[in-house]
Amino acid sequence: MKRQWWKEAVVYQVYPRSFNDSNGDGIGDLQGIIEKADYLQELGVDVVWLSPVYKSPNDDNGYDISDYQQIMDEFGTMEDWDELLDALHDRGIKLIMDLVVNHTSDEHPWFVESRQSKDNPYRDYYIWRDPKPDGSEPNNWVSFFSGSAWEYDDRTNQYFLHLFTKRQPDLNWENTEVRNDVYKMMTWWLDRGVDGFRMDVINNISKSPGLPDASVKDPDSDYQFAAEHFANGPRLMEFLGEMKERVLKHYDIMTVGETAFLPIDSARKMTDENVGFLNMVFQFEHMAVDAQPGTHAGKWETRQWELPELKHIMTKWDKEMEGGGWNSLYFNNHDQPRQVSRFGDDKHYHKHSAKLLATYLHTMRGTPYIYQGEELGMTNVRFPSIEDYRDVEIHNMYKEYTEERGYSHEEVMNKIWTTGRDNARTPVQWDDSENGGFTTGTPWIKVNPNYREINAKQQMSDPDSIFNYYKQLIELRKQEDVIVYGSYELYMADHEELYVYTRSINGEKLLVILNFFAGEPVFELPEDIAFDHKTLLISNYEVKESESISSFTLRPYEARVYKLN
Ligand code: TEU
Ligand code: CA
Repeated sequence: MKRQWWKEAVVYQVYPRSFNDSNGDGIGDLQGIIEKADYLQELGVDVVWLSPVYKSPNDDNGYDISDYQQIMDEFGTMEDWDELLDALHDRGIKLIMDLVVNHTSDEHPWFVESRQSKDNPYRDYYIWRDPKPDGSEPNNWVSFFSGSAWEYDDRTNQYFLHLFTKRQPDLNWENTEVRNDVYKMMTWWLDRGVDGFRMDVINNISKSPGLPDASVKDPDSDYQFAAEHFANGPRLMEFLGEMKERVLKHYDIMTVGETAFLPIDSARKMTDENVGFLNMVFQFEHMAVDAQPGTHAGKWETRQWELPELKHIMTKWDKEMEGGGWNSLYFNNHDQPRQVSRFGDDKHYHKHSAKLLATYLHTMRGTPYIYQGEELGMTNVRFPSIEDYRDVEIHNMYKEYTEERGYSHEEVMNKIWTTGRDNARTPVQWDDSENGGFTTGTPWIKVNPNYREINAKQQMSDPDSIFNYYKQLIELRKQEDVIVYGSYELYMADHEELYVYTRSINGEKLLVILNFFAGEPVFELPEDIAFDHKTLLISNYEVKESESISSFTLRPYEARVYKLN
């Protein structure tokens, strides 16, 4: 397995709208990130993944791009972006941008042209189809954001495909000119000094030829989830191979694909360090341990998750990548609820469970991702009114579930409080001043009311804080080769509370003992783990170094990492 900087790195995701507002308009911006460059350096992260900052009407908060080479007005100017890049590079932090090329905004000039007429030169930049004879949509695909994945355009009496909102028309990657324009744009950013890309829904760019109907999984709906046809199509590897040849291989960069529904063997092929195309992917199997898997709407049907299922999934992915692939490690991003609320206990064991989850993500094999505020243990939020929410996915779901599926307001609000993406999009809590120090104006979305108790200022001065625990974990990763490159071996696979594994390299062994719940299980040292000397590298409770580890009782959400040699 080759040594690579992006294997040794810790990545920090900035969702700019909610990170830090420098000019009092209530919206985070590039100057606001520059103001926090020292904070990121203090934390010790190596790479910033910047969610989209390109010109956009913000139908999906920047994931609907109207100009790939201009900065969104609310976020600042290209000069601000250049200043941000320098601020990060001066502190030894790389910057990767969010590449959103499965679709554009409907305000992108390409689409404005495309919809003019059937013989417009840009017509085939998008996916247009005739209505069925009865006038209905060309197929039965459902959008990720409720309703049909097709929007009728009466100017030319055709429908266009949009897997996401109706203002995010899918690009037609079968069209060589689309691919050429994308590669040109990527090169333009890389020549400006960008250190890589996170690639939005990149496995959606190749769809099943003929765009056939999806099999019916939801008898209550007119539209069906079509991952079998909108993702992982027959030309996916060809397109990524072409992207590598034309762009990626010419730069020392990092790439990570967002690939929900990508089969694990395809992920292995895609990330192979010799013949693959991307360095790693975000898989989503573990993101369904507490939901109904298989369809996007399943995220709203939550269930109690089981630790053995998480262990099975993560162990499977580690084994599959053995010998040449590479994994990302995450529980959080701008689309997922806050991990301490979802997988920890943000009421009774806030600090301990936040540190437990961090210990896991930073001692498994792969590149760990920290989502803004995760390092503070920021939690989910429960705004009382649907008017307090901003996410288009939430509003579309609220309308569909109350008006078409017969759910009550209370039932739907509970789903939003548990799973909604705005849980991750409340402003970062910097201090205990009004609006958590995020803005001097009115925030575009309310700040979580717990900002007085949970904020960066308090935690940076508290040696026992979640922030300082993340800092220690990041430092450990730089010191201990075994954390990055050590092989992984799972113990007690069926244990319902304990997650125990080792990492090994060159005679050194890491023993990680994690109690994922509030119980107090007994740990028995497996017979095949022998050592002469043990060092406690990090723990989230006071632990006496001399204490024997042959058998001991763990405390709620206790995490211990030992180095054995
Ligand atoms: O998300 C793609 C994706 O799979 C999402 O539908 C995700 O699964 C869902 O939001 C979780 O409920 C990417 C971006 O991360 C997301 O913010 C965008 O809305 C989407 O693509 C369209 O660009
Ligand atoms: Ca601002």
